[in-house]
Amino acid sequence: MEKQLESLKLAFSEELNLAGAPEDLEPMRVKYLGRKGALTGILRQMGSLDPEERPRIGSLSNELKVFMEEALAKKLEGLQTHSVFKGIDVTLPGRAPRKGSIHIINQVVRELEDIFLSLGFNIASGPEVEDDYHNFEALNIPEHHPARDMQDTFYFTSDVLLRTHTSPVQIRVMESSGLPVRIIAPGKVYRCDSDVSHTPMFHQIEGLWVEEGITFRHLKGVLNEFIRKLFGPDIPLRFRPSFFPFTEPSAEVDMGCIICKGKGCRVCKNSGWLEILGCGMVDPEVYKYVDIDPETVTGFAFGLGVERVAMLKYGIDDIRMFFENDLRFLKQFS
Ligand code: 2U9
Repeated sequence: MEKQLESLKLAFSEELNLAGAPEDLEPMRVKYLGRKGALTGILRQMGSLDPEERPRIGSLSNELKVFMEEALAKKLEGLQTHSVFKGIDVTLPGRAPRKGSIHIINQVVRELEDIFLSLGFNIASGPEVEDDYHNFEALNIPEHHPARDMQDTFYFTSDVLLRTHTSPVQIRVMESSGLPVRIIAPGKVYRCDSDVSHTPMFHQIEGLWVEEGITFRHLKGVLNEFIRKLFGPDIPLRFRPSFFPFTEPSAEVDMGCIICKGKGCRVCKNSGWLEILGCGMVDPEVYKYVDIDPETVTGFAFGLGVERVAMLKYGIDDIRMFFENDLRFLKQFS
């Protein structure tokens, strides 16, 4: 009888190993432990045993019963964990990652770059962490000029700062490459300022054309072409005298309001004009810093804020929208 119990244990263990699903276990329990099961069958034969043998066989049978019950429970637990994957078709295609898109400001940067490339300009770039010399001194911005004030500039040390405009790129290009220079410098710039029309980081595109014989007429021609390619062929421009330390003479450029076509509205504050960029002839003082002879060449420069262009183009009235990363806003431009 002891042998019978041993071979029953072996058969049970082998069968349990083969069980692959929780549903396989109940028939096994019935087969081995049920009222008409194998173990019960053996126990029924106990009566025919020697009375001295009974306690030992009884105890062995009981051990086997407990063993089987525990083995079945343990197996059920294991199979239930695996069955988490049941009902999942692993051959189905995965979820496609959502498609990203180019940020609206970079879309506008690219559009502006394409226009200037078509007008014969090259694209230049330079560091966003600059030194005082390239950001201020070489641009004829004197030591006590308000633009150097701590309130406007993010300083790392007294000499190292975040560039406040992309003009140092033009200084670096004039230092290192020969004439003529016909470049635009797009990129991020930093000023300590924040309200509906200012963010501490924004994007500029500045242009510089230095060559023998360049005059204010070339400046007007290039900027006229630029605005027409960007906003349409019939947009009028006007040049107002202005001042920048690095250009002389200097001007601010207005274009006819694209919202009201010059009639006057909320956006142009009823003037019919929108300020779009600043420009001027490069101040001869600047050439001294980059070893260019102001007697032999002249040049013009201009600068514009990319966010301002994007705001006018898309009718956005708060610059901070560009950087809040609200997908409901950004997706309108994807
Ligand atoms: C060199 C010489 C001259 C760049 C210029 C402006 C006029 C200008 C503003 C537009 C809006 C800055 O983003 S903004 O606030 N810029 O009005 N920028 S002339 O003149 C240069 C640059 C480099 C070597």
